[in-house]
Amino acid sequence: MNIILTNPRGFCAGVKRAILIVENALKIYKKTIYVRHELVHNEYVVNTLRQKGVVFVQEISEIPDYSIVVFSAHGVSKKVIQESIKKKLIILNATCPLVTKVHIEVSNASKKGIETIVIGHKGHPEVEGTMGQYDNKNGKIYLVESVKDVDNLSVKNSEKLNFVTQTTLSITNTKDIISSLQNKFPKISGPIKEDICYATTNRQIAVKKLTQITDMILVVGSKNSSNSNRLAELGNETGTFTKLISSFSDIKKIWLKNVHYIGITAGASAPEILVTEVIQYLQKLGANKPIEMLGIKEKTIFKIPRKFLYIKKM
Ligand code: 2E7
Ligand code: F3S
Repeated sequence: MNIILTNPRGFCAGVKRAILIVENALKIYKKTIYVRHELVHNEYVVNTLRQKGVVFVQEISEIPDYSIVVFSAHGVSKKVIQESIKKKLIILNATCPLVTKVHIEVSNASKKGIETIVIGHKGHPEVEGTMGQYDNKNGKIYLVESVKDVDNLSVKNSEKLNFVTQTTLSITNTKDIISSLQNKFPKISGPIKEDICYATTNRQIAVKKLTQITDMILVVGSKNSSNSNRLAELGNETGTFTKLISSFSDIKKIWLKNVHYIGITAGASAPEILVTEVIQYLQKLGANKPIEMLGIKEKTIFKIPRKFLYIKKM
């Protein structure tokens, strides 16, 4: 069996920044660091931070007044910010800058009373945060998940209408949804393409290439990771048997029967150590040394704000 490693794979710039913010906070503050929601959707990352003393909560109400809170990379609604201020929390905002960009679009539309449509997955924290930027009582924000939702949607004023998207959607599905929005509401405005981020796009392009040369694909990522699920979906839709695994221990030997070329990729929140463990496991079963597939080089880096920087004293 031959192993092909996809590029790019694993951590994106937003995830690296979020983890660095929490790690620096642990060094700077001698108090408990609370993180609202999983910092990123990866069990290994969350458990590692938990072992270092980080406390994860779902709601701001669970945090004692005057504590330190980190908002997850997926972002939060305006209501969550207000709640945090009311509790006099010190806020460290690990929201990915590419999500903040979408928040600003929605907030501006809200101020102008332009109705907004969000393309995204119901219940996902990014979608809740994005929808929670719209606070104009006279306007409205809608969520669509599919072309069918667009067919069933009616808005108050289609002359003043805007759309934004979740950052981790399937490129092809989103194109279809945008086309049907533009057909139904010709005056709708929105980002030039969509708000799907560079990391999501690059990982999907790489998986598509991988499907052409492999019999099976393993996507390393947690079950609640949207971008990782989209990679597994894409593999299967393109006709290559693909499985999403949290770690090597999820692999079933039966999957590997008659597999000569196995592809491995990892979602934007999955650390490389988990990929290494998968390789080691496959090699124990007799696989050859892995081959790195060439792909798009990612140069995006998101700096962390100066006040979050931990400078080690010499
Ligand atoms: C933040 C955003 O944590 P993830 O698995 O999140 P998704 O949104 O894919 O479930 O991946 C990193 C990440 C991606 N998008 C973090 Cl808004
Ligand atoms: Fe940001 Fe995209 Fe990563 S939105 S957190 S760069 S997957």
